Amino acid sequence: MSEVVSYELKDNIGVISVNNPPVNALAQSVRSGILQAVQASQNDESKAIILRCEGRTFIAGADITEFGKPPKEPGLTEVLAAIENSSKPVIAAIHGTALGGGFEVTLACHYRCAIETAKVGLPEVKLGLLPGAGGTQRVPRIAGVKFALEMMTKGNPIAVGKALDVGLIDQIIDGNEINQNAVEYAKNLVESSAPLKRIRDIEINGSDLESGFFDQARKQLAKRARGQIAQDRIVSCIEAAVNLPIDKGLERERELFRELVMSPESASMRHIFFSERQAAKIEGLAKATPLRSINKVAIIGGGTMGGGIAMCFANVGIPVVMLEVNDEALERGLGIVKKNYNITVQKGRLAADQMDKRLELISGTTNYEHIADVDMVIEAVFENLDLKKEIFTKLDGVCKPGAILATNTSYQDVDAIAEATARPEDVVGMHFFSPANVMKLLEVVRGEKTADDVLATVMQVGKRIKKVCALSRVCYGFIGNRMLSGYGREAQMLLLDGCTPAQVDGALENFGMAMGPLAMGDLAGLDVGYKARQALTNLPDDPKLYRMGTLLVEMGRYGQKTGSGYYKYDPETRKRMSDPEVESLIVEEAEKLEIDRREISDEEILARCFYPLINEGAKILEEGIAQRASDIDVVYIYGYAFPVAKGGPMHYADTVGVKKVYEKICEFRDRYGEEYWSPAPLLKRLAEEEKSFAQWDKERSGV
Ligand code: T1G
Repeated sequence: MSEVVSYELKDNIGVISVNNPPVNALAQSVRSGILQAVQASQNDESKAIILRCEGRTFIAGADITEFGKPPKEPGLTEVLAAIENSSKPVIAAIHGTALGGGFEVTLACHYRCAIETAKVGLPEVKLGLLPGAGGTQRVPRIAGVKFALEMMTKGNPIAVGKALDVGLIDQIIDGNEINQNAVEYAKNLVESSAPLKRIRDIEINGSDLESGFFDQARKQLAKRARGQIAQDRIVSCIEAAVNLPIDKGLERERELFRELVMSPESASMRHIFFSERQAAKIEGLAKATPLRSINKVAIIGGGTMGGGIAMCFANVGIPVVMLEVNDEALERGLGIVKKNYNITVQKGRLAADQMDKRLELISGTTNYEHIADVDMVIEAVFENLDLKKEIFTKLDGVCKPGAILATNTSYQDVDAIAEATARPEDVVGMHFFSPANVMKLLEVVRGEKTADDVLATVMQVGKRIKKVCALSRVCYGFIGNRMLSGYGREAQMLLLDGCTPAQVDGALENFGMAMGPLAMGDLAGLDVGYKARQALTNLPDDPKLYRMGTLLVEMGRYGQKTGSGYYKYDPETRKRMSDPEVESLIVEEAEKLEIDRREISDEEILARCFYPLINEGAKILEEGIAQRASDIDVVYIYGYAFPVAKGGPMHYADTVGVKKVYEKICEFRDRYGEEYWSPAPLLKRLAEEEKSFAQWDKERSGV
């Protein structure tokens, strides 16, 4: 076999065991080991074969690190053919998550048993891929076309109860003695002379599909997929499963898989898969850094953010105390939480009893003494430094030694807040994104004195509450918001230069952004940015800067909340509509500023909006605010809905070419001035050395 696959006989049952930590990925050694074991089993006295795994999970898929490299024999298809053509029944014994190629291995088996906590799934679409080892042909044959389509285009895992219902697995076994129970199950099959059940022999019945079903599916998926193409190819594979014999269907699947694995979209999505795991690792921190135990949390402030953060902890079973200044504010805060949960229940995304369990975990108080015993406090009050310092001084006096004192501030100086306590080593930033119970990103802000175990603990807590964490040092706006200023600035400058709001937003939404910056401004409220700008003392004295945003606010057009901003909004549907009044106002303002408006291409819109992100990102890297360029990508994918099929702003720069980005920024500097377009020294250096940000990351991490 191989060092990662063993084979033994137990009471005439052959047992193949895979042991390739951490997730039993189907590396070449695993494929080769399974193939040899299946071949060996054909000539021994075994009556049936069990395929199982050691460790925490059944095979969780192909080895993603192998993609993009020359394929190594044996291919997975060869292994699956050996299993499917075995002269004896092969039974998969599933625990943990049988995903992707791992689940496809089980589908080539004749029977599948699983323990009650296991899940199965085909998440390839989340990597810009499709199930390339027969999943698109076998799942429709057992679970039906519509279920298969939903399963593969969403890519979410399925609990075994549901899998049993639709025929994806045959038997649920007791998890306590999975190995023994799997052997028992195999013996029962042998004793009952169970046939060699091959999924490939099942005919698909597509007659019940509405006419145009597949084209309709493509149209709906295109809206959701934002620049991704795998969903479309999955539809084509399932269409082939309905219309072609299985071997032709498998050929079609292999052809479309090869297209996707070579696509830039999949390269971007695989980049993010590894980058989000890398981002949780803190360079220079010992792997064995001890973690503080976090079993009870307090949230200071019951506003939108405080309520959302409280939900994050209750959702994973961690008790939370919300502290507010008075009973009325506390009542309001707890009410926000209850309202949010009710909305989720009404949408069918949460069972009422689960909501009740979570609400029971959230209590409230107006007395600091009541939070003396918590392990972590997260302050989420108004963005005022003096108020935050006052709160942290109080926390310092009340909280037990070793409690982690975190601030959710978006912009304030975490070091200044830490100095308000006698324990700056316990102070850290935990910057959630609104709505906190929905957005996945958590910026972990490392103060000058933040202790290593505090950082390691916060990273682990972030994973526990299902966030994607990225580490930032202290600067104005940390990583994400600091980079954002150029993006918003240029969106407004482009209006004066010749664009309409719909053109700016349209170009960026066609690129894959969930919502263009101007529509986003209308959603958040133009008055929010307006007020934030009033507080800034370092803005250039430039009448063009934020001209339209300021004008609209002064006209009372705050955006959706007043029914109009850059756009007009339908009072019922809130659908945005271009507003000729705004468009003529833009022309008037450009005339006043003596700007010669001109035709502007979508390509220029993308460059003017995204290159400031990249340029600021390069400065952030150079200053050591972010650990890696890939961390910045993670921030933008999970905090700002940058399209995952583009991989994040720094990966996008690598795709465009760092040299090209640098040269374009120099052109913008010459046209629009040094103030906004001063190329980052790191960007200049990478352009001159013809290097990518990915190479910079590799060199710095010593890989
Ligand atoms: N290949 C290589 N490495 C993988 C991997 C994989 N498939 N899955 C996880 N890892 C690494 C991961 O990078 C991390 O490394 C460590 O394992 C622990 O992962 C032919 C083409 C299984 C639910 O998409 O969803 O099969 O950071 O931190 O939170 O049709 O890993 O420790 O160095 O995520 O417990 C399809 C991807 C592949 C599943 C476990 N399969 N993995 O979550 O641990 S394509 C997937 C996951 C395919 C076939 C197609 C999760 C997990 P490091 P982790 P976790």
